[in-house]
Amino acid sequence: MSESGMATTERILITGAAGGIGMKMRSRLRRPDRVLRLLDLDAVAPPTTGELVEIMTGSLTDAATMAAACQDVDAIIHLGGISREAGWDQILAVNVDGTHTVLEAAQQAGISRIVLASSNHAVGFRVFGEAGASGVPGTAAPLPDTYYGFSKVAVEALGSLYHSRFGMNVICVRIGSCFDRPHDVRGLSMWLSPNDCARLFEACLSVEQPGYRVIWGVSANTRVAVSLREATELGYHSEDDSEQFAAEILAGRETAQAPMYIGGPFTETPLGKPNPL
Ligand code: NAI
Ligand code: 15L
Repeated sequence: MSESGMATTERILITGAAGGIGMKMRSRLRRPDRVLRLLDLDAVAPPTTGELVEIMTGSLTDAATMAAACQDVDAIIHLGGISREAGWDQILAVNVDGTHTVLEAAQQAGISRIVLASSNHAVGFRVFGEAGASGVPGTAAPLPDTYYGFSKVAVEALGSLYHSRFGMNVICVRIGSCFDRPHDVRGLSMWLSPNDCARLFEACLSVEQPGYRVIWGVSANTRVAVSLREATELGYHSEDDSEQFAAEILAGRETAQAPMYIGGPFTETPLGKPNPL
């Protein structure tokens, strides 16, 4: 059932669909009653047999492209953009202006629900353990660690604006580290498994009238340092735990201590210079 209440196939627009998370979500968000419209600057793989996908190549910074991409769409998962540190102008153009273009097109098209990919780097200078056993809340005030982290704070604020002005349901997900497996000690705390990511997005798409929310996107890791409470309230139930990788990651290390800050290496990378992922 679409949000318009009509018993039609729903259509979800995913921006940044050719990226790491977008590619992982394509099969996981597949449903017989759902069309995935996949937008990216880069080439998106063509549909496989029976797959309900529509592919669009273009920039989310372009208003005409976004107007076309938003036609007949029920909800958006906005993943597209620069996903690490970069020059100020580039970050502003793609992540900030680009998200404004996405929200504006969504509003014009009457789309009432959008999931925005925020990041742990919006609060990268928060200290591991600062909130004790309950974990850093999803609503913790911003402490960005990079221009990139700043752009995610701006993304969250734009989402808030479009909610307050137009009543759009906007869920900002402060994604931890979404890869097939965690890479390091910090990742043992911040990992979001791809399957949990899909579970979280499904919860964001189906929860009734969420309004405006900022939530964490992490798995139920044994070493989790952020709160799953806000995501759980939306209906998310994690089934994964990074602990299965702990022995391998910790082998040969002198300390199992995570870095001081949630943002890890992003807190030390020179501003404006592309950093390793
Ligand atoms: P990625 O860098 O692999 O993918 C981003 C995609 O956006 C790329 O395919 C790129 O071509 C596309 N893109 C960039 N500029 C565009 C434009 N102007 N128009 C259309 N498409 C454009 O990033 P990833 O890992 O898939 O992350 C997805 C989102 O989640 C990003 O917004 C990122 O900041 C956020 N995020 C990811 C985390 C992770 O662990 N992977 C953690 C926290 C946040
Ligand atoms: C992010 O925001 C990046 O997009 C991703 O590439 C990872 O660096 C992730 O954070 C992380 O903190 O591990």
